[in-house]
Amino acid sequence: MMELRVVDLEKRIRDHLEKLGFEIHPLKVGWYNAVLSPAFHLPYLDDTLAFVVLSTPAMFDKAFKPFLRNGPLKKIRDPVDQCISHHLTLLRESLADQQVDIMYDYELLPNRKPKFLAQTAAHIAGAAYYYQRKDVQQDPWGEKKIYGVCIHPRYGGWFAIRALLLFPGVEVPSLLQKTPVDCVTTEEKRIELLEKFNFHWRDWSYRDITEVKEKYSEEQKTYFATPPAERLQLLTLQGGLQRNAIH
Ligand code: B12
Repeated sequence: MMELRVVDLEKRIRDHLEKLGFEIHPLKVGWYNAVLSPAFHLPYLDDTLAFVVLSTPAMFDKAFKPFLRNGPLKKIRDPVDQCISHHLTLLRESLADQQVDIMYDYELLPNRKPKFLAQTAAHIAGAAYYYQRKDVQQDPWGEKKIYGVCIHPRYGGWFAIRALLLFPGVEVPSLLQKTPVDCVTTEEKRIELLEKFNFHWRDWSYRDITEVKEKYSEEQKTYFATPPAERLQLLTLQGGLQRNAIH
């Protein structure tokens, strides 16, 4: 009975979000907490069902541009973040029979720590392998701080991890864990990946570390390469994407 309910729930979420260019992957909170230091643990039972939400390259055309056309936007918040919270809020309303907690990638706790670690969640759910410094044997970086990066089997680095959906009322003891596809297998490639992500991320090259099925369009790249404060103006100037006035 319980398992049926979960399958149905997952289908409803998938049906809602996939057509907008999002991908979802289920996980148990206990798997996530097991690899993190206590400061990052999420206060839910181990068997609690969660989904990590990724945006794929298609999100820009399928969700973001239509969202802008339907405006209005709030000037102070990032437009992509507004679009994503708009759609996840609609999803939550459509699941009115469920309690759903939503954590966004950009949300911080009062102690300035992120609410959830997006990369760890993506790896643990089997969505995208999280390459960290410790995945390299002969490490050339000395004292430097090296951040890790997730690579998706289909989109390489051309995606983002947007949110975690949590279902405090739904426990899934028998959910099977998927291992993420390890698509950057050699020592040299892993070093190259971490170098590119840490020191050359603006040239997009880390995103092409593997052969990808689909990536951001030139338009989407221009949008994300523009400093946040100028993005809205860019969109307004380009072909009147905005119908409603910005206020
Ligand atoms: C703060 C932050 C930054 C900071 C600091 C980076 C950092 N990693 O600390 C700064 C401003 C530098 C930054 C920069 C960038 N960022 Co940033 N950033 C974040 C943010 C908000 C939080 C990351 C964080 O604080 N981590 C805390 C540290 C302690 O976590 P950690 O190193 O992973 O350590 C944990 C793991 O090691 C885990 N662990 C231990 N053992 C094991 C074992 C396994 C198997 C696993 C899975 C985990 C695990 O335990 C540790 C904690 O206890 C995330 C979004 C989010 N909510 O997660 C995006 C995020 C990491 N950034 C992202 C990106 C793309 C960037 C930039 C390219 C800029 C951009 N947005 O385009 C640059 C690239 C880096 C650079 N060259 O500067 C993406 C990465 C996507 C991906 N493919 O991986 C994220 C996920 C945002 C997103 N929406 O997709 N970022």
